[in-house]
Parts: sequence; structure tokens; C-alpha cells
Amino acid sequence: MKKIQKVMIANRGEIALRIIRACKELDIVSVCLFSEVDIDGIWVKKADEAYPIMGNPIDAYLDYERIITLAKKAECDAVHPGYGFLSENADFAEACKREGIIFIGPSAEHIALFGDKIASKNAMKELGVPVLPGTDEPLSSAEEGERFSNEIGYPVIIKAAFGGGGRGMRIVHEASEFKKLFEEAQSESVKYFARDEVFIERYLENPRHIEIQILADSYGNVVHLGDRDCSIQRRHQKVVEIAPAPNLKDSTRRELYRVGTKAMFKLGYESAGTIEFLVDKDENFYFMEMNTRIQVEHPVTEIISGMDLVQRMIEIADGDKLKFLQEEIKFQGYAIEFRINAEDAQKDFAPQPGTITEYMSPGGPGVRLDTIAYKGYTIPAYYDSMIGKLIVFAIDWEGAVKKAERALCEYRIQGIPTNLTLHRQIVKDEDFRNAVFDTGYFDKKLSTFNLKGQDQLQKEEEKHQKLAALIASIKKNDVQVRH
Ligand code: MV4
Repeated sequence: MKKIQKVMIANRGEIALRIIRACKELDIVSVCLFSEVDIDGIWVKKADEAYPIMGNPIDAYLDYERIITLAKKAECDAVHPGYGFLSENADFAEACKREGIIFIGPSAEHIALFGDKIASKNAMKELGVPVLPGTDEPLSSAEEGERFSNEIGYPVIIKAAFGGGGRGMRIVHEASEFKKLFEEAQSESVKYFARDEVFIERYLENPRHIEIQILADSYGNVVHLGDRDCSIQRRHQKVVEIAPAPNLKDSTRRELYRVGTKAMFKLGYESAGTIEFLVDKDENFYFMEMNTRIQVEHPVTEIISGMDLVQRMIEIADGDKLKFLQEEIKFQGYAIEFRINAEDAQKDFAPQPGTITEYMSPGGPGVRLDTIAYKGYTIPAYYDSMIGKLIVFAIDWEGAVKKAERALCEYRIQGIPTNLTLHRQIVKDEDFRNAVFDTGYFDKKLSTFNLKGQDQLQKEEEKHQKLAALIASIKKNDVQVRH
């Protein structure tokens, strides 16, 4: 008898819908909670049960006491936190356990370990995973940091030990700027994370961001589900994600898998998880951090591996053994994910909440769409601007790029600006088509992109309007002739 019969989804948007879908396929009852402004969210309709949480629309998904109370009232056996919100909150995972609710994710201890960038770096180094040279303790002063930087040489990067999303990070090119940037990083860390610990490490110029997907059960079985290249980012927000990483040597890939799975086995990690590495031009790689949650970009891995990650997370949390060995997992083709955001590239990518007035989704072979968008849906202003993900698949890289171009041109969203135009420019870019990109790609290319909407779609729209006018005039003449 499985313990998990009913799951509370402590999230919203496309990931809430994704978890509902996984539950349905596992014959698990899905329950969601929703804020006042999310009443029209499609996931609220698709869940078997839904409960409103009144008050501040952001707190609705963060107030874990209330969420646990509601989960108990609704007789849920487990909670899935999705990504963001409470997903990497060790106190929440601990509170669930205390209240007899299964947290679908790793242990509170593992969440806490990887929330601490210094402790996790030390732990991974101990287990034989390469890390960049740096301080293995929080800096006690700017002077100490400066002394250390002189030893390892500039440039160095100052990072918040409990940070994320690029906050509390400063690149230091020479000793004279150290003190000022140290103070900036520290105060930013206090502001956003209420912690003042910062550390330093050697700075890599424009590395690639490569991550590997781990799945581990509670019996010590650890497998990897391949890798992803997430180098195409804007201000630490991923824009396009690819599986597997194109242009990565097979020997490098194998090493990433070997050291990553070994470390997770040694740590006794359980659930889905992602190990992030920076990879330099010579394919040296260094552990950066570990994400102890299901990630936005998980679909590209699902497509190349044929494995449903959310379902496997639920089974692992229920105490099931992994049903497959590493050798049984076969990878095929390339998958590319495009995050669809309601934002205006012409206004420094400012989020653009509003109502979708026209909507036409792409389809056909090799296209997956994970979205909450529909015609008439109003995107609320309180949350992040991502409204979905378009994922394409083909047997080779060239095919995946062509597929992406085709699907992105089929996709029409009107009423709000979206980044579809940006994506259409990326897939036309020669470096992208040759799979030549690193973390410097976005900033380097942005000024070369035409984001004014004068693309294929605009032309189609004009053609359509001309045809409509023509038909109208023919009809008019027709009527006159008949009279
Ligand atoms: C770095 C780095 C270069 N050298 N660390 C950004 C967020 C966090 N995950 C780590 N980040 C970086 N750490 C050293 N020692 C460059 C980045 C970085 C980056 C990393 C991945 C993807 C995009 C990035 C964009 C700018 C900087």
C-alpha cells in the first residue's frame, strides 16, 4: 500500500500544473492552494481539490504554518514544493516531517547543507569533486579577503555564502577595489538573505554553466539523467536550456557523471537534485552549487531520457526503490527549452502582467508545451513573469534548432509583450546554431538582436490582414453585383 494517496501542491503556475499531471498518472489525488489573484489559474481548475488562501498573494505560497495546517485538514499525506517559494526551505521540510507529512524532496539536512555555499563546497571537495580555489570559511574582514586575493591572484569573485540568483556577488579585478566591493557584497547579502557571511574564489571569465541531473532513492541507489547547458542567461535568470550540453567532450561528461553520482552516494542524498558546474574553455570543471529541488528546466532531461522526474520524486518520497539501473537509462537526441516570459525587452525586460487577448499554441512532432497561458487569462502582477516553457526535441542538434524555429513561429501570444521575439532571434543566430555559447552569450548578442517584432510573425500578421481586407472588398463587390 502506498503511503502517498493525496498530495498538497505548495506552489502555483506551470509547475503546479506539472505536479497535478504527475499525480493523475500515479492515481494520486492532487490538492492545490491558491491566492486571491490566482483564482483563474488553470491549475486551480485541474487539481482535484483547491483551497483559497486569503491575504497577501505572495505570502499565500510562503506561509508554511498555514500550508501545513491546510494539508492536514485536507488529509494530504505529502506536500510537493515545486521550485522557488518553500522548495529549498529546510525549516519547511523539517516542519512537514514533524507534522507527519511527507516532504517530496530531500532531507532537511541536505537542503540546509546545500543552502550553505561554503559548507557544500567544502563537503564536495572532500568527496573528490573539483572546486575553484577560495576561502573555506566566511571572511572575517575586508583585509583578510584582500590578503587571500593577493595570494590566489586577481580577478576574484566575492559571493554570499547563503546567496542565490547572483545577489551578493561582486567580481574584483584589482586590490584597490576590494574593500568597496566586499562591503557591497556583504550588505546586499544582509539585505536579501539576512546573513553577512561572504567568501571568495578565483573568478572564471565566461565559463559554461553545465549541470547534471541526479535521482537518488532512500536505499543508496544513485543515477544521473544526463546533463544540461544553461549558459544562456540574463542577469542570472536562465533563458534557454539544452540537454545534453552540445560541444562538451564525452570524457568531460563522463567525469561529471562519475564525480557527481559518487558524491551524492557518499552524502546519502535522496530525491531529485541538480549539481551545477562551471566549465572553462579547456573543459576544466568546478562544482558551483547544488539545487535540492525539481528545476524549471527538468523537461529537457525528461525528453532525452524518457523519464518522468516528478513521478520518480513522488515514488522516492513514498519509499520506493528506483526501478532502473544506470545502464538501463538510454539518452536520445537533443531537447531545447525556451522560457516564455511576459516581459518587454524594449523596457529592460520589465515584467508585463496583463490579459492574453489572442492565443495560438504550437504543436506537431517534437513539441512539448508546459504552460498556464490561455486566451483570456490575466497574468497577475505579484509573481515572476514566466508563463510557460516551450520544449522542442529532435534526433540531432540541427534538427532541434529547425524545430525550435518552426515552433516559435507557430506560437502566438497577443495582448501582452512576451520574449517570443527574443527567442526567434536567438535561434536565428549563427553562434547559437553552431552551439557556440557560454555565460557571456546573452549580453554579447543582445544588441545584435532585432526585438521590435519585425520578424516572420509580423509578416504573417500583415499578410493575414491584407487577405482579410481583400476578402472584405470581394464580398462587398459580390453583394453589389448581385443587387
Ligand atoms: C562564478 C563565475 C565565475 N567564477 N564563480 C553566478 C550565479 C552562481 N550560480 C554562480 N555564478 C557565477 N559564479 C566563479 N568563481 C561566474 C558566474 C556567473 C554565471 C554562472 C552561471 C551562469 C551564468 C552566469 C553569469 C554570470 C556569472
